[in-house]
Amino acid sequence: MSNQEILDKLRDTIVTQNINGCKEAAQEALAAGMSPVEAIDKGLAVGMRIIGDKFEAAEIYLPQIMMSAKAMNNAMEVLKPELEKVQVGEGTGTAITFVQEGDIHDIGHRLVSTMLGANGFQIIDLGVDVANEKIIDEVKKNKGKKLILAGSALMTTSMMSQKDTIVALKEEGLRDDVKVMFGGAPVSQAWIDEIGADATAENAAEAAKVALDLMRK
Ligand code: HCB
Repeated sequence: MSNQEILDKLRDTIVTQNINGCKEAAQEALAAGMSPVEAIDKGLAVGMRIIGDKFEAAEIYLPQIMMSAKAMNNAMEVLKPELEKVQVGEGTGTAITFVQEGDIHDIGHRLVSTMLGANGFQIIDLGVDVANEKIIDEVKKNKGKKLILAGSALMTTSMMSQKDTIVALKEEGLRDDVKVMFGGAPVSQAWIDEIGADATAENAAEAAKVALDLMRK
């Protein structure tokens, strides 16, 4: 099977909620010598985007999305150990990762946390549905370190809290102590500029590159 066929298979197992098939396809991708990052970005994540579009068009409902998410998690069980082997740096900095308050979408967040960890960041994972107070507390606790916030928001509603995060950092006099990278499907560069964050990234691999760049500034 060609690499493109394996990528199509990864995509299709997500779209058809084929929980076992997805794990198998992930194993096939690794056996074919594909990088886990490629399998995720060009296979699994493409499937998740199709699922999102189908949900928006009312062609599928929440239970199907949950099954697709389960399929994705199954494939990630295979790919994550490989991702973690791609150690390229050490002592790069500390990344506080989280999903904004009111939002429980954690697939992208976990991918970003894994990729940052694999690139030498010490990870403080605050999890999902995280209030800004908790984020600010964590920044205070880690003040003095080379620090980056890597926050996710998958809904337009939770994305609004990113603005509040920046405002809260400024109010506490902490804005210059930490770099801020926000991501998630609704987040655009225009939004990042509007709220005064430092950067965004399209996917987990890019997030690692962007975070490393920010640490050098
Ligand atoms: Co959910 N959902 N959902 N959902 N969901 C979305 C997000 C919609 C866009 C679907 C749609 O309408 N088209 C929509 C939001 C609409 C909006 O606000 N504009 C939506 C909705 C409405 C909802 C509910 C409200 C539905 C309901 O209950 N009626 C509900 C909300 C629950 C809540 O959070 N309070 C809900 C629930 C669910 C689940 C539970 C069924 C499931 C989540 C399971 C889980 O995460 N454990 C789910 C899913 C899976 C999705 C979609 C289909 C896929 C999300 C996903 O995992 N993508 C999503 C559709 C979409 O996003 N287009 C849909 C794959 C990952 C790999 O991509 O974008 O998360 P990612 O992350 C990337 C990238 O953005 C970047 O790197 C990541 C890795 O490559 N990145 C960062 C992410 N974070 C970063 C941080 C950085 O610093 C840098 C880069």
